[in-house]
Amino acid sequence: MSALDTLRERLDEVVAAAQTGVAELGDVAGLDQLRNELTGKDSVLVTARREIGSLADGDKPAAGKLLGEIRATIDGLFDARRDELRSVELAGKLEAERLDLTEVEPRGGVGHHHLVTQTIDELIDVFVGMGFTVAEGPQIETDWYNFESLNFPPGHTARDMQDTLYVEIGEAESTVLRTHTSPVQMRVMEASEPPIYIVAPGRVFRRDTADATHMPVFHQIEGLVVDRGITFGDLAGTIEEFTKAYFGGDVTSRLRPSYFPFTEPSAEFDIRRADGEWLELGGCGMVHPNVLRNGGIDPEVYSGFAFGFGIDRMAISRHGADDLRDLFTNDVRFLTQF
Ligand code: FA5
Repeated sequence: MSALDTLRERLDEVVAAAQTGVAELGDVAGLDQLRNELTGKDSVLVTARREIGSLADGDKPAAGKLLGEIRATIDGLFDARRDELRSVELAGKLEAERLDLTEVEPRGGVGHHHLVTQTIDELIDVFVGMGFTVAEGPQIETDWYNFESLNFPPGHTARDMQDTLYVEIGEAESTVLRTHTSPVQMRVMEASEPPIYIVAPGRVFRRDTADATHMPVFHQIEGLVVDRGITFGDLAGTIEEFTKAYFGGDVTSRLRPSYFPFTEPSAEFDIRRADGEWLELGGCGMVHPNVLRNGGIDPEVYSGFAFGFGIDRMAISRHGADDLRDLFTNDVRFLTQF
């Protein structure tokens, strides 16, 4: 028997061992171990490759080819079986780890609206009860609606009161994420004739750092009344009515003089919290004649008042909580209380 035949016989035995192993072994680890024995460092396959050098020159090409074929056969056997075993193992694992959600008892019932959404609904109910209708405006606004039409001229210092987030659309600083709901006033005045009695709740954005009383994204509710003969007394009366309806009779509120470019005179609206501290809830005032004019309304014939309250602050103060951030970290233990 030639040296080449002996080699072929030894290699056939390796193939046979591989075939038996592949048929019998049922796990990936065992299979990998056998593969290492048959094709690894000290295996017949590797020693055979070294021995080729000592064969007769005429046999070397045939031996090299044979080794290559055997290696391919063995690799094919192991690869196919490994894939098979892996999918079986994976299917078993998936089955074992399967979670039947219908078996899990729901904790705390079926869930409910977020406190901010509940507050918006309650505020709308209160104002609709007082004769207002609901209006809406876009969250991405032009500089005109957010500032200029509201009597903030370009570069006016009052713009610093509202650190603005700009959107890169059109000319630089021409498009903003609205910093308050007041632009809805202008949109409503443009689109309708007095008498106007609207509220506009919605999301607003400022470059504020989150703390107990500030969030960079928060909610306001705007109010606008324009009619003949509207006075500051109507504004004060409306706010008082609202405070009683929303917070109940025993909450103390106050109006203190303030400044907004779009109202004259202007005031800030505060309520007294359970801890005795005053909390600023919003601004208000008589609509500035320039603003009425920008909205196409004759200030000689009509007058009006407007207000803008922070909804998130109202939500937490009504429930005796004191940190706005709790509303948005979405810890269900906090949120399910309301
Ligand atoms: C305004 O935004 C005016 N547009 C309000 C207004 C409307 C005045 C109509 C006159 C007429 P101010 O910046 O003060 O005003 O914000 C109003 C309220 O929003 C604040 O009183 C506060 O309750 C709430 N607020 C302001 N910044 C934040 C913030 N970062 N996080 C949560 N609430 C805020």
